[in-house]
Amino acid sequence: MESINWYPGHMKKTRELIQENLKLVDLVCEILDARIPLSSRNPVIKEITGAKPRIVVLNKSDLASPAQNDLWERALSDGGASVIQTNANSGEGAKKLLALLERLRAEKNEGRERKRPLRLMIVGIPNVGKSSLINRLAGGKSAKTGNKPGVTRGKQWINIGEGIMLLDTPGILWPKFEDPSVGLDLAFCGSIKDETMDLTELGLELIGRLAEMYPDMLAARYRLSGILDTPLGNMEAIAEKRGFVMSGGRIDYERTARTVLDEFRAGKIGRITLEEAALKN
Ligand SMILES: Nc1nc2c(ncn2[C@@H]2O[C@H](COP(=O)(O)OP(=O)(O)OP(=O)(O)O)[C@@H](O)[C@H]2O)c(=O)[nH]1
Ligand SMILES: [Mg+2]
Repeated sequence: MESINWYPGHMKKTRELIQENLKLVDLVCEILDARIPLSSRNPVIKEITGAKPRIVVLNKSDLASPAQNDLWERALSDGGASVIQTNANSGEGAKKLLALLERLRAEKNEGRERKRPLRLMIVGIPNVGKSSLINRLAGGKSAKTGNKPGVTRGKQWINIGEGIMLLDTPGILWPKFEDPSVGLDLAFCGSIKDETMDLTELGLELIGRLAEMYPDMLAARYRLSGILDTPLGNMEAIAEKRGFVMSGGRIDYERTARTVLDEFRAGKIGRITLEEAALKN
């Protein structure tokens, strides 16, 4: 598959928005996708947020391998950063994150007569769960969320009480993926608009990756008697098991691809981490 290169114009605006608001915040909270902790780290965010103190959140931890979550938490906190695993849907990890924010707010106000709120900018790639996590922390539906990238359009301050203010920002990608596998990871996990890609090819790539990394889960989900050597062979076997065969016996590749992508994204194939901490760190 050709390397995915998708950089809509509004990303530039988001970059400027982050830069302009940086001086207003005490720290930056970067939300990563626990299934792809490296690919979801935006080098542009790192570059523009520079020396601001940061918290790293591994969100969607419910969709990733629990053992890998723990390894990644350790690997990412190596440089001294606070790393917290969360599930913004169930609220798991939110208490721990809140406790950390409250501690930081108390530190900021030590010896101050007039208390100031702690201000935090929430940043990350599209669809990683920034707005969902903010809603969890705020205990209500303050920020708009959705099951596709590009839902948040502008900045929004949300007061979560206890003297803590969060700034929601639109998801941001960077102009060029040096390593094509990064683009694929982002696409598998739903951070790149599906409309900009060939879904059949993307599904084939995902089947190839799962066959290599999680063959047992793939076989179990689609009741395959074994894993074949080629992604296409496995895709055809999945299509046959699901009955995605059209008149004349033609296989509906697109429907099969979409099904595997949807089921992976929903966690139905299993808890899958596509980048192994032990291998890359
Ligand atoms: N399984 C799971 N789904 C999540 C989690 N957090 C968010 N989601 C889902 O992921 C989708 C995207 O969530 P949003 O909060 O809109 O993501 P965002 O980062 O604000 O996205 P943009 O504003 O488009 O950049 C929604 O369908 C959420 O329900 C999580 O921890 N686990
Ligand atoms: Mg959002």
